[in-house]
Amino acid sequence: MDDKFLFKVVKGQTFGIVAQDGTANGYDPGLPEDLLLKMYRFMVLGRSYDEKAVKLQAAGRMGTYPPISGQEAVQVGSALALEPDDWLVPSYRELAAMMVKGVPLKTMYLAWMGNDYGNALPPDLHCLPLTIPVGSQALHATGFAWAAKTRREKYAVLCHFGDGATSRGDFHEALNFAGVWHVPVVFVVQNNQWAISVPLKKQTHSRTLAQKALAYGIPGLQVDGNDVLAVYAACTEAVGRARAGDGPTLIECVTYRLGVHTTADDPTKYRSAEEVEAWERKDPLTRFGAYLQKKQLLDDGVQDAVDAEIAEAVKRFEAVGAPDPLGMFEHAYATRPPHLEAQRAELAARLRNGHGAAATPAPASAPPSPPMRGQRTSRR
Ligand SMILES: Cc1ncc(C[n+]2csc(CCOP(=O)(O)OP(=O)(O)O)c2C)c(N)n1
Ligand SMILES: [Mg+2]
Repeated sequence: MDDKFLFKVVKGQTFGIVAQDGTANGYDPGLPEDLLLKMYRFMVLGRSYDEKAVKLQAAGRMGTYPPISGQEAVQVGSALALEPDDWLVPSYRELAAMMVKGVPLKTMYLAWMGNDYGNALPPDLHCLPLTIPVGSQALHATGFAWAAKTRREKYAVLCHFGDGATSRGDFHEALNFAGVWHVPVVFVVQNNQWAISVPLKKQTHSRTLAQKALAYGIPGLQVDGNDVLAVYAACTEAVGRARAGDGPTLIECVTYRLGVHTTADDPTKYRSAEEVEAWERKDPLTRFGAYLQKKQLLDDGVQDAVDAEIAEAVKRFEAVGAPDPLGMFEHAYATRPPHLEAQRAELAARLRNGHGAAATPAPASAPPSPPMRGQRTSRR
C-alpha cells in the first residue's frame, strides 16, 4: 500500500487534480457521475445557504453569522469522504460539511439565530454541534477517536479548524496525543489565509501548516482546498487509513474566505480588493462547474432546486417560536449542581407568575418585574 500512498507520492507539493479551466490531471479518481453531481449540489447548496443567511442577517432576521463562501470545496470534499458511522467534529464555519452529514438547514439557521435547539443534533447523524472556542474541538476529536480505539469500534473522526487555530495549545495537544496513541482521527485545517484580521504570516513561521505533522510523527499533506476532487481524494485516503488502524493524519487545505469573517466584521480594513479578486478567480464552484461542463454533466436545474429547498427551510425556521427559557438549564450537566437547580426553580416560578421572559410576556396590567439575580438594571 505504501508506495501508492498519496501522501508519500506527492510529498512536499501542494496536491491538486483540477485546474481552474476544469481540466484534470492523472490523479483524477474517475468518480461515478452520481457522486460528482452530489458534490456539486452540496457546493451550490452551501453557497446559496450562505448568501441567504447574510441577507437575513442584514434584514435583522438572523444573528451574527460566519460566511463559508469560497470554502465549499474543503467542506463538501472532506465530509463526503466519511462513512455514515464516522464522526464529524466541526468549527463554527463548517456548515456545508454539516449539510453533507445530514444536519437539516432549518436546524443550522436556528443555531445562528441564537436558538440553542439549533445545536441539538440528532445523535444518529454522528456530527457534533458547531464549536465557537477556537481550536477546542481538536481535543474533542482526539478524545472521540481514542474512545473508538479503546472500545474497539471502527469509526473514524474528521475534525475541521482554521489556520488561526494551529497557533493554539489545543492544536498541539490534540495532535501530540493522537500521534502517541495512534488514534483514528483526520485533522483538516481550513487555511483560509486569515484569522479575522491576522494574516497567515503572523500566525506561523513554518513554510506550510501541513509540515507540522512531522513533529507529531504523523502523515501530513498540503492540498489545493479549492479543488473538491483533490480534497475528497486526500480525505478518503486519510479516513481509510484511520478506519484501518493506521493512525491520524493532518491535511492542510489551502483556500480563501471570500466574504467577511462574520457579519460583524469589515475586511476592507485589513485586506486589499486585489487580493480578494485574485481568489475570486480561483472560485471552487466555478472550477468544479467547468470540470462537470467538460464531462457534459452540468445540470442547470440544480440552482432552482436548491433555492426552493432554502426557501422552505427559512419558512420552517422562522415559524419556530422563541425557545423555552428553562432550556438553558438542560444538557450541560448529567446531574444539575445545586446552585443551578436553585436558579432554575427561581426562573420557573417567575415564568409561572408571568415575569422575566420574552416567550411568555407579562400582561400589560402586571407590575414591573424586579431584576433577576445578576441582571443589570436599566435606567431607561
Ligand atoms: C479561544 C478563542 N479565542 C478567541 C476567539 C475569537 N475568535 C473567533 S474566530 C477567531 C479567528 C479564528 O481564525 P481561524 O482559526 O483561522 O478560523 P477562521 O475564522 O478563519 O475560519 C477568533 C480569534 C474565540 N472564538 N475563541
Ligand atoms: Mg482562518
